[in-house]
Formats: sequence, structure tokens, C-alpha cells
Amino acid sequence: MADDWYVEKFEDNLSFGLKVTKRLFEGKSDFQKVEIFETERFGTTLALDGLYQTSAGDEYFYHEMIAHPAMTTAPNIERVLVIGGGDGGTVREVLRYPQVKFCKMVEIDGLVIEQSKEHLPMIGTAWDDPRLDLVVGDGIAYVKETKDEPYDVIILDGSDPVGPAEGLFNESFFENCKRMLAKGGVFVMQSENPLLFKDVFYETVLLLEKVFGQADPYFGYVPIYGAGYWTWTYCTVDGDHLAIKEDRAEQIEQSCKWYNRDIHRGCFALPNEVKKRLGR
Ligand code: SPD
Repeated sequence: MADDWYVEKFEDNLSFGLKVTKRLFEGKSDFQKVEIFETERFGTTLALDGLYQTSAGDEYFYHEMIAHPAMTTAPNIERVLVIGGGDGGTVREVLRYPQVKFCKMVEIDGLVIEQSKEHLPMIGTAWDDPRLDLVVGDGIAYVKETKDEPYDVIILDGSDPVGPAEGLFNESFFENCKRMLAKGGVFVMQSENPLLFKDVFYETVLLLEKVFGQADPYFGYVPIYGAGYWTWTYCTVDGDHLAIKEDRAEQIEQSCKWYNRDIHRGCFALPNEVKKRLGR
């Protein structure tokens, strides 16, 4: 029997594939195709609409980096909002901080949550945390309509800007997130790969800069995302992405596989081509 490979194709001349040992789930929600399978290299893996999202073996590269630069620098971290993140990895990292009193997660696709709970329990280890308020709903509508108190940190853990995540890369959505931030608050989002999704990356960072006044992309590595090279962008109106609270960071980095204070200080360094295109 021929080997089973899951292949994400980026361009006519570039693709990324993993050898699959077992298909665990395949289904279609109201929003997207959800697939979970076992891979030899990275263990249980989630893909949405044919695009790799996360895997048991490499998820920490992504989840530690989307959470900790914001969580170690925001003046307060009592109230945190996570939009997306249906596999549970981002809220797991947020809820590692005892200072967090309330974390709301708004994920549009209940099927992703249900199947992640079933097949990816090693990623979503905080589902039962009493501080978590899990809502299956539209994050765009939530930030537009909510009368909730402001949040200290807002994290957008969306998928790529196609399908249900398209409206998450948009000015009015960013304006609503800004409005919901407490003083000194931080908004952070995954901002794609500057090599493979060049236009999305630059357009997103420039739009975030327009809305928040400060938008600092930072760089890391996620093995299952094509070329591996990945970014997140840190936005704040009146905060500072390098104002690391040493005690908070020291406490958290002990349980991290990737994030530490050296990574934090280094990851905001901009490659020359990025500096040039962003006019910095
Ligand atoms: N190209 C895939 C980008 C996916 C970003 N979100 C991943 C979700 C992990 N919690």
C-alpha cells in the first residue's frame, strides 16, 4: 500500500508534507474542513481546510510565542481574551500565570474544540480551569458588540486569512480590539510568514501600526508551517514590548521549552528586508 502523506501546498514550487500513520478524524463544520491525523514525525496533528494548524510535537514553538511576550510585559494580566485558538494551546499558556483571574476564549468552530478535546488532550490541558470562560461564537461579532470590561491582554490565535479567519485581518476588527484594551494593554496576533505570505504580513503590520500607533512584529520558528519562519505582532497604544517583568518571566520560563527572556529580547530584531518595507 502506498504511504499516506498530508501535503500543504503553498505555491506551484513549494509544499510541506508529513507522513501519516493513522487518520483519526475528518469532518466538515459550518465553517471549514477539520482533519486530525497521527504523523510519524510530530504526533497528532490538526489541519483546517487543508492547512496545518498545530501538532503535539511542535505546538510549543507557536503557543509559547503567541502568549508570553504579551503576558510578561503587559502592566496587568488579570483579564485576558483569546479569540480563536480552538485547540486549547494558547489558553493553556495564558492560564499558567496565577495572576490571571479571568480568561475568556471565543472560538467560532465548536467542532475544532470538540475534536481537539478528544484527540489533542496533550495540547489543551487547561480546559477545566475554573478561570476559563469558553464561548463558541464569532470573535468578530463579540468584539463589536460586547459590553465586557476592558481586557489587559487580547490574543488573536486565528488561522490563515482565508475562510472563517478572513475578517480577523481587518481594520474595524482591530479598532474594536483596541477599544476593548485596558490602559497599557496589549493586543497580539499571529501574523503569518513574511516569505510565503508576503502581502498579508506587510499589509497586516502596517494596518496594525495605523490602528494602534505601535505594532512590532516578532519572529520565530514553527516547524510545520511551510518554510518554518513565522511571525506574531505585538500592538499597544501606551505599553512597551520590551518592558519585561522579570519576576513574571522568570516564573514562566521554567515551564517553557522555547520562550525565555533572551528569546524575547532577540525576537523583535527586524531583518533588513522587513525594516525596509516597513519604513523603519
Ligand atoms: N498556517 C497556519 C497558521 C495557523 C495559525 N493558528 C494556529 C492555531 C494554533 N493554536
